[in-house]
Amino acid sequence: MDNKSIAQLLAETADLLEIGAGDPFRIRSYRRAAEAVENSTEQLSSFVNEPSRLLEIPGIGKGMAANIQEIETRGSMKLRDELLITYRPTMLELLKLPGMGPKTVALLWEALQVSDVEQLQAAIDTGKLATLPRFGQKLIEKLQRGIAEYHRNSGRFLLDDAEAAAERVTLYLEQFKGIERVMPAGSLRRGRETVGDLDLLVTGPACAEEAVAAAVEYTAAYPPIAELLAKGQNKVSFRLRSGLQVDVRLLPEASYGAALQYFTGSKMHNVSLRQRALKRGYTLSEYSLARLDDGTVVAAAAEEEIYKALGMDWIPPEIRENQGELEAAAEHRLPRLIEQIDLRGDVHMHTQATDGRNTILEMAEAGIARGYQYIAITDHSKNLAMTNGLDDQRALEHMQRIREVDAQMDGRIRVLTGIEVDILGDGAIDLSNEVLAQMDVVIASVHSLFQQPKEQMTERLLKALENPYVRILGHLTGRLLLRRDAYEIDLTAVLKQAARLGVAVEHNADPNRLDLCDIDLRRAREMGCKIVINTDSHHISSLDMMRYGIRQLRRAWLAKEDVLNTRPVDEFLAGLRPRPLA
Ligand code: DGT
Ligand code: CA
Ligand code: CA
Ligand code: ZN
Repeated sequence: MDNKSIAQLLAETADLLEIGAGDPFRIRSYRRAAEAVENSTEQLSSFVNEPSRLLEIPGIGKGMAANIQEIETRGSMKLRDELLITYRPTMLELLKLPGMGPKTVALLWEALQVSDVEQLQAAIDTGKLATLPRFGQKLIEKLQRGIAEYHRNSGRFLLDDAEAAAERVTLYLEQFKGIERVMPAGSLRRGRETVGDLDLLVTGPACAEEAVAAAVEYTAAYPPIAELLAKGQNKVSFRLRSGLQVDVRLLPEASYGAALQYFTGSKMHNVSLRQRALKRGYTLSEYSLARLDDGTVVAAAAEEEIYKALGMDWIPPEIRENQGELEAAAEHRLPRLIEQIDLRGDVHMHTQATDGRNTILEMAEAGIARGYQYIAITDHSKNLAMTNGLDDQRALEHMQRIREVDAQMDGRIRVLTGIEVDILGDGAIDLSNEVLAQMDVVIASVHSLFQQPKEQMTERLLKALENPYVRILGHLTGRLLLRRDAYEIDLTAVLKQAARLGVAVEHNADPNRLDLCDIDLRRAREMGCKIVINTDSHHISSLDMMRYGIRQLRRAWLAKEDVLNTRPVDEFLAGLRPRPLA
């Protein structure tokens, strides 16, 4: 690693400490070290085997030298990892925006609970940011330019952000008299984990050919438009201030189905479908399915009619990826894909005992409000010191409180005990077996040392699976969408072992994770793995993230039967890895 990268990690750590109003001396020591490293004329990585030479650099003491060595060997340091769990990696993204410093980020978090770029955008859009002291128009404009730049660099958007943007445009369009329906197509309708741009289809009397001009004008006047890209006869394309592009198409009812089919894609699905149409003597376009010989329209108003005319069942948008769905639809053997209503419980969530924001009781009530029969409280373990993770003793006490709340619920919902226990660097589990043995739901997850080489990481997870009390593997690859790649791992080996031992793998419905991804989930099912879907909520409102995860399960062709927490509580518990006999 070059000096500049080392310096950057040290400076980031200082920033994170400052966001958390840490000890000013400590903050300064990291800043000074960052400067010293950056200004050093020697390449620090060449000192790996001579740590004493690090001490010769002014501003670097023993502790800092150890930090630098840790950064050298594994690309990060413990304090930084821990801070990133408390303060979200997204806050570092915020810091990169021009005009943003740690104090500003801290203020945004305290005043408006803004912790990422999208939330900042929302705070600008709703005018909330302007109500804060120090946020004058100039600064807000500067931030706005920074946000657009940030998105231009990544090019794609998280599913929840894309969905929220689509909902806002929809609300606006539906206010126009004669617009009756606004339907997202494209990757958003297919539920892809990230979205490149929005494709919105609009119908209603106002979209009839002779009337459409006024509706087009109205669309182009959507106030949050940052840049109008195109305004055609029945199409408007624009870019929002966030950088997200939106393509709106206004269509007469008669061709709505054909347009929806076409613009939902995927492109490869459409290519295959068109070939099928040609073989049967039809031509398929965004306007209709028509006969090749005389042009008679066979189907156009509804998607179902198009698929039906081609001898197929209607195909759920999530699986339109040309991965065998056309064949299955033609042979009438598409699976009945899982739906959110099939879920009976959510078994990964945090409370105030560690880094969650609500109490056990509040989580339980929120679970009832979502129609669940059970939830599991799974707080962090002690290795995650910055989250105030539980040690054996506190875990036992916490379990006692969970049982009390469970009793208090009087059967309205079952509150299971649990833990999200850390998988340590060597694959050991962070709490004692004695304690784990008493818990219903033991989820084991990696939260540190992401830079381990592939073999070591694989060994680490295989070793963790050997612990007979581990019943679920949490967010298995550690990725954060658009921010942090999955760590290197032999996933096949881990899935094989999980299947053999009966350990369930989690799909984490947090739109930042959605891990395991659709493709790996499908593979996990085929390999015989049990599958659980969880929100990993840190707040009652996050329980609603479930819908993003459900989309991924559907994309993985999973049915209700494939997912453990669709079962009633006793069957769910019986479906988990059996505990060793005492
Ligand atoms: P994205 O925006 O990158 O997340 O992905 P999509 O799937 O939304 O792609 P997009 O916005 O380029 O196009 C929307 C849909 O329009 C796409 O899923 C299928 C359809 N489409 C676009 N271009 C073509 C094409 O050249 N041929 C065919 N058959 N369909 C297309
Ligand atoms: Ca799109
Ligand atoms: Ca598009
Ligand atoms: Zn976790």
